[in-house]
Amino acid sequence: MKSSLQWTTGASLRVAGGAGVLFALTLATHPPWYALAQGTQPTPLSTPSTTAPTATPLPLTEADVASLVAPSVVQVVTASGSASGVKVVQGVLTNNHVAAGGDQIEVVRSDGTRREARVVRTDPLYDLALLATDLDVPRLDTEAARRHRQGDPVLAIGYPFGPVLTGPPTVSRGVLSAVREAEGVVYVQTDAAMDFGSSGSAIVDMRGKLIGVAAGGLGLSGGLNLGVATESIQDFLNGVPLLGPDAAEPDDTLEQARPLQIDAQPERRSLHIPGDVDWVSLSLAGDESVAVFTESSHCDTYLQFYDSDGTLLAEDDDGGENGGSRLAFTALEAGAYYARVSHFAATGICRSYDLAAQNLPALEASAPGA
Ligand SMILES: [Ca+2]
Ligand SMILES: [Ca+2]
Repeated sequence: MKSSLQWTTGASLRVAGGAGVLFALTLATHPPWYALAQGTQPTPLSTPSTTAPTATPLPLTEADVASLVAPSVVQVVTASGSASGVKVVQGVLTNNHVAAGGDQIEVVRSDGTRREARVVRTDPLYDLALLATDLDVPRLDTEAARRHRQGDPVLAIGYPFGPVLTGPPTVSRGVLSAVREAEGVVYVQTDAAMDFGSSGSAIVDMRGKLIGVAAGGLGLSGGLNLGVATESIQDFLNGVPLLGPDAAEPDDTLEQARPLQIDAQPERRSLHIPGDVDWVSLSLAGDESVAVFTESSHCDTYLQFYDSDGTLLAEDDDGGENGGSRLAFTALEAGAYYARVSHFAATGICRSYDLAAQNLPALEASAPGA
């Protein structure tokens, strides 16, 4: 999973290698995304079950579930278009890629009643946003996605093509194709039909419990749709950082720097919270030249080089996303030197990046700051 799916800004999924781009489910106006919404319950989700999943009985028909869930699903209208959202106890859940950057957000019931909404919390890595509104909408209860079996029936209820399909939300039916985890986020996969504007739709089980919030689709068949599972929704609502500290933590100050071996295999690290910085030290001989690298497939690392007094000697950035940084440096005198890695954006998080140092022929390096 990790090798095949990557969430980028939350608006789209990409197949590793860049060949197979999927589409994001966003707003209904015309493409970019469709929303998949689901209703969750106020009660805390149970820990993902490690025991054998229990078969879910089917006490309700699809029509029963639709009538139970539909009132909790809203259309989410922004300047970019329209998508979907679902009311849970904490507020209206939709996708980050729906709400991000929206100065004006409105939520609309099926009867056309609309109210302004504001973003309470948003997270591009979970691709979730929580909206607050005084629109009166019943909340949905949630159920852990992993308490269901692969193949269990599910419904998706949302507002695909909201500006076109007026009136009640659209109900579509499918199965729980799989529950997957990619880079720390748990997803439900379903073949229930979704399209532009389905982003933020509720994916519910046959008891009308929210098991995921639709976020995007993969491929061209239309049958591979993904929603953020309630396991990750609960973490998002609880403010749980998606990433834990990397193995080198604590390394947030020059004094905490861990030695970086030159010409060793790259070290895998993360910037697990906004503002995380990672320091490493290098022991260099006089006139020794090294290059320090960072490489990440989806975040913008910022690399700086210091002497032992904390004087900045060189700095660089990767010039944009999806690249790496490289600093070449020649030590004028033997001693300890320090590299500092941060995210180019103050609020940025880096799921993973590689850090390495390589010895260079002297002529190849410069001596910035000398
Ligand atoms: Ca770190
Ligand atoms: Ca750190």
